[in-house]
Amino acid sequence: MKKVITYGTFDLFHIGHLNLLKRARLYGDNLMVAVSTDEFNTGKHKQCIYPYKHRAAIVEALGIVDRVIPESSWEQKITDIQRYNIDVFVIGEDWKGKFDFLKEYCDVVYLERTQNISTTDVKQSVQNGQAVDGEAVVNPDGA
Ligand code: C2G
Repeated sequence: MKKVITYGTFDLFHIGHLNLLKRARLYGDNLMVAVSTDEFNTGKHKQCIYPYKHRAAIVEALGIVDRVIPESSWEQKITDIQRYNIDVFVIGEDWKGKFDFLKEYCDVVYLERTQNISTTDVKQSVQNGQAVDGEAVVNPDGA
């Protein structure tokens, strides 16, 4: 079984998150997602709208996700990869290069981000009472 892991906040879950997870899943046959805890997000200077237990439950309910674990520190990735026998680490290209040190333990893949959507965009749209930009690509490259 080829195991994939990815990490993220996944607040106000949107098509960019879904595309990332669908494409990450294609790199193996088991996908683990480490969802950032509220405390960890404070350290990332991210104020989430949904609390951790909601964000984790939404991600876990996706058919393509096999397991969710909490992400509570920057340092846990190596331990996670070893503990769960991870073969592939996947994350969006906004992190390109930041996790190359994991290449010693598993494959590292940076995926193209979905354009025209972000949690910040969603917040802005809600505040303005406007729809988000529908141009965000659904199912890029056959995900
Ligand atoms: N993402 C994407 N396209 C978007 C928005 C997000 O592909 N339009 C990807 C990000 O690149 C990331 C994942 O979706 O791989 C989750 O994004 P965030 O919830 O913003 O997570 P982030 O704050 O980047 O946390 O230790 C790593 C961090 O926990 C990553």
